[in-house]
Amino acid sequence: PGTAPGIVKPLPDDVFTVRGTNAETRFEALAATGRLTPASHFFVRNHTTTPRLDAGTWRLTVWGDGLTGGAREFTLADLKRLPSASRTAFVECAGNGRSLFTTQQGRQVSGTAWTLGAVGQAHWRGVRLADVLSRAGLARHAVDVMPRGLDDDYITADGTNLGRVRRPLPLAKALDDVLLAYEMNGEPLPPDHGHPVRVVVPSWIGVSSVKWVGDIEVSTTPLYSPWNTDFYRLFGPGHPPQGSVPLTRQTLKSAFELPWNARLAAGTRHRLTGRSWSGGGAVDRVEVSTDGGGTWRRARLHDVPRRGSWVRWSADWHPRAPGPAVLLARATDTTGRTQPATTAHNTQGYLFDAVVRHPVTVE
Ligand code: MTE
Ligand code: MO
Repeated sequence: PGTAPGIVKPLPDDVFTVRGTNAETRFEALAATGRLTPASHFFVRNHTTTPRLDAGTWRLTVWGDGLTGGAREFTLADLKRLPSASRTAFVECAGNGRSLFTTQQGRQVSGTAWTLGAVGQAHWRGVRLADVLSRAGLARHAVDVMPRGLDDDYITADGTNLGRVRRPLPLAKALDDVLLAYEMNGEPLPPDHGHPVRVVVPSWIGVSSVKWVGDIEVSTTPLYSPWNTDFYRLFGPGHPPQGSVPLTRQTLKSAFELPWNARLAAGTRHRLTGRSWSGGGAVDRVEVSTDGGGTWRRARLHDVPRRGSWVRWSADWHPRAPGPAVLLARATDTTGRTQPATTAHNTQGYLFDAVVRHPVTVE
């Protein structure tokens, strides 16, 4: 099995592709999993290394001028005494699909060269961030909250220390559907996914879902960190010099549960399976093309469309003649958006949403 510096769990070669300090899930490996991605198959995106934290001594500190009183500390037992809340949600890196800017659109971008496997979906259980903030004494004029991880300081390739991973959230989102999760798929969070407690921000870019959270600043003025100023904005021609507004929601994507350049037998009926997801609405329509985009037909959906969740789908294909072919899947969500043919360029390669041309060989 492969290993990545600072990732604790095993990374079998048939499940993961190691990319630096990160592990990408092979989409074909998801075919053996259901609606929920087991921790054994869930991608890992680490700026530094997975810390080993002791749930017994762990504390969450909530602090800042956005509280009516002083800082408040919570133990894990304190959180577990609050009403529990749970939801199924995918977590996806904003850069998922980044390598397709290059392979499909011919443009160079910086960052981890993910294909489509920097996404996973789990059932998260914990407490509502809203409940913790109200227990901590939220001031009327608070506007932003900024969770921060307990992993090491992040040092960039050029040696700059950016401090601990932290990313502000507007209060409106923090009070809406954000969880402080202590369970993933009914088990305590595994070390790589934030043990003992992580933030889960449904539908939003993965970096908002801060792992190993140790403190949360609550502020009456807007908060900034490199993770909403230097990164996670759209940069490049067509965008302001300081970048777009900070990215929030994920975009729309589809992927086949097939290896790249899968080999399929001619003269046999194949059930093509895949998944589509969106940070906008629920995905309620998926179309598949097996002739490079010439003709399209509806795929069967195997999950009820739900916001913040992916939908599994299938379509049958009976290829007759051997040779190369290109498969495409195109999702539409309940906001009415459909995946476009190309994604507007941005230099850091975020939010790729174009229909992916998946090569296969019929033999
Ligand atoms: N939180 C901390 N503390 N440190 C990190 O490096 N990576 C973020 C986010 N939370 C990160 C973090 C990014 S960029 C993503 S995409 C998700 O965690 C990945 O979550 P996962 O590793 O559980 O899949
Ligand atoms: Mo990410």
